Amino acid sequence: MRVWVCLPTYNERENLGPMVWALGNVLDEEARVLVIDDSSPDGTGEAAEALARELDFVDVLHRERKEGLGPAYLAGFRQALAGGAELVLEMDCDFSHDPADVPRLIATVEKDTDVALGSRYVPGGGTRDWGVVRRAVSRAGALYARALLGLPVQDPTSGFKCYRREVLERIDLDRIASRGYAFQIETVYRAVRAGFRVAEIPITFSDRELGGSKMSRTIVLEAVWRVPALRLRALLGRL
Ligand SMILES: Nc1nc2c(ncn2[C@@H]2O[C@H](COP(=O)(O)OP(=O)(O)OP(=O)(O)O)[C@@H](O)[C@H]2O)c(=O)[nH]1
Ligand SMILES: [Mg+2]
Repeated sequence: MRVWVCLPTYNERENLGPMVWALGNVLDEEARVLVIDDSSPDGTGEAAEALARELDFVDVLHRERKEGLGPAYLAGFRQALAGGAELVLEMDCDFSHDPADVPRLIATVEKDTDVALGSRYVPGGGTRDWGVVRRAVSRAGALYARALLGLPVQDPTSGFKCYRREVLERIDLDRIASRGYAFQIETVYRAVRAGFRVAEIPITFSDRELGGSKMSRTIVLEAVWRVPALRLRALLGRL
């Protein structure tokens, strides 16, 4: 099936080239990689253009402002759907998500599911190099989202997912306002509520080695209030 990989970037100059080449090695020749850059001050956008000139499976979407992961992915998903993607894959560009896991996610959806989710919290999955605080925040976030939303998913904040295009067509992208981690929770919640099947694939999540984290208190707090807000909207029939 025709795959588009969406790769959001903000100041990922050192990671982008190695990531795009690594993806080129694991994807088939029909696949495309779409870099979504929010005018990174470190020149990631220019590096992406240079890669697109060199490699014909690469496209670049430049956005004017940094608005968070959510809006960047939404713009990328729309471009992928318009470009004829049958499967859309989302992942970080900092090597926390291992490009070597990409074929497993794709194969899982091709075989018989609607969303394949790279999961740290199923047997065989885990995190590497994370401190106690980071591990606790991630675990607590997963429990919180699962409990409040009744999600049958162990790792609802995972940002390593492969969707069948029908999922993105059905979940009404225009209504998604989440920007940070909440975006990952909201997309999987909408998919589950729409009746799609989600399969969790164990992955090892490694801390980034190059570049800086964009995780912030605002992003965590957004997830804290968006989760009950999502539940409320669902109860009122206004998701
Ligand atoms: N286009 C775009 N990409 C973003 C934005 N924020 C983060 N990203 C990218 O999204 C991916 C995940 O962001 P990270 O900075 O790794 O955030 P994180 O994974 O929550 O934090 P760490 O685990 O500490 O790295 C990376 O590829 C980032 O470059 C944004 O506002 N716009
Ligand atoms: Mg990261």
